[in-house]
Amino acid sequence: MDYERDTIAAISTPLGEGGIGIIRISGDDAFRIADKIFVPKKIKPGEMKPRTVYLGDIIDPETGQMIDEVLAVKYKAPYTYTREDMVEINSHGGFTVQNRILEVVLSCGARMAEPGEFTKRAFLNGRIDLSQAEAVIDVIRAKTERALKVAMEQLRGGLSNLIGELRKDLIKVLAHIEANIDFPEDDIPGLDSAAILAEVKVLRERLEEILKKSKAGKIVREGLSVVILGRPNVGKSSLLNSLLREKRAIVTDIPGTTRDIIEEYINIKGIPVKIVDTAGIRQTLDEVEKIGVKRALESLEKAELVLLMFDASEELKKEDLDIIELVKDKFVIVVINKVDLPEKLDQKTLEEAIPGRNIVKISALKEEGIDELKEAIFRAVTNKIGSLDEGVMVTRARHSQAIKKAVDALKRAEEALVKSIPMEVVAVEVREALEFLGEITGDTVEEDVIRAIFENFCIGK
Ligand SMILES: Nc1nc2c(ncn2[C@@H]2O[C@H](COP(=O)(O)OP(=O)(O)OP(=O)(O)O)[C@@H](O)[C@H]2O)c(=O)[nH]1
Ligand SMILES: [Mg+2]
Repeated sequence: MDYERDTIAAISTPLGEGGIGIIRISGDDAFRIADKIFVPKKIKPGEMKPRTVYLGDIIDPETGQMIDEVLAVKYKAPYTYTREDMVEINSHGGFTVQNRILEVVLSCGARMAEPGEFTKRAFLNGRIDLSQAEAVIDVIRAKTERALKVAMEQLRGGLSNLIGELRKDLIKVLAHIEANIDFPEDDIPGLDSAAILAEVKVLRERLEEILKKSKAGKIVREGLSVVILGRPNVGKSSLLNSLLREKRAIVTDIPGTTRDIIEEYINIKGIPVKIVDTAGIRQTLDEVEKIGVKRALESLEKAELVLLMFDASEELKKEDLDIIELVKDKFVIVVINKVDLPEKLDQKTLEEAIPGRNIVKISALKEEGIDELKEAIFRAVTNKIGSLDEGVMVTRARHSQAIKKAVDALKRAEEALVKSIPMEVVAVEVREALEFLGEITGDTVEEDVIRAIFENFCIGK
């Protein structure tokens, strides 16, 4: 894919007050623009050596007015982030000063960079592939250390290498198939359809293995959504607060306190877990509370795990049973709260009402059983999705969908082989599988997919 090789610029650090701010320029005109607006203290602008830091002034070339005292560096292509000539200006980190510098850079002929455009150029110029480009934003947005580790592995080409190996093996299979098409009569040993079928099967199973781990990958990257559900006053907001170790949600002894959805992230052994506190579910005439209950039910739809909460100090009520009905098909941990109070809840009755679920007893008020609950959440997740520590992981839906499509194509190839459908058909399917895998690294990807990926980046990256 080609792109306009114009020169782009952006403020790469977050806007606001900070020690320094960095303005980046990339493209054929980057050095010329730097020479126009940057006056080094000890040398002439044109004498700046690449990869050397110079102290000097940024001036407005129109008026000669000085804007800021900065450090500037030139980076010569192709040894740069974008593989183009680049300039970095380290200015004071203030909203006005950085914007003024950007303004003069733009007035000298640069164009404002779009989100992710520097990284996009790194991709288009072949410095990184598409999965590595995606990893850049995953590194920036990593919510936990574990997520960072996985993103870093991807950035360093872990996923690219894995996909590259698989594609190489697929190409070998394709060569076998094509040899069979070209010389069907020849008696070349090992080129019968049974051998090809075995080869395709092995590759398909390797892809399925990777796909299995992608659930874990998604959770490491995006986090797990956990909703706390229960009737009013059982202590949902108290649990949120003790998980966060801060008084985030309002807690009172009035049933129906929480009306809105409250969402916060906590880190459970490296998994970013989004905890959603909801309004207590009950029939109500209060208009505001009604909306709260509706929102609670919507959160239930989206959640991957439900903490279904009951009050140990009260008997099981009709309201509790109604909520149990709602979560029958959900992934649930039963939480019995208020165990510091005299027990009135009959656990047997509860277990009969919602059988086969893990039960954790806590006191949100006294902060007892909270670590056990976290452990139960972690175990529930790893039981479901497998270990989180296994090498390269597929973390994005885009990647797992591509692998899934490749698996389906290989399945069709296997079917054709079994039914002795002509080898040409088998070849078409295997070639398709190759292309689907190529989407991951960007070898065979559509332009609008690329656009959509970089649109999600921040400006200046
Ligand atoms: N003794 C005791 N009281 C608790 C415990 N957890 C919560 N409470 C009390 O129960 C009352 C209700 O707590 P909340 O956390 O507001 O309950 P909620 O489920 O969020 O209630 P709604 O928002 O109305 O649905 C408050 O008075 C809390 O202090 C606990 O573990 N032990
Ligand atoms: Mg509440």
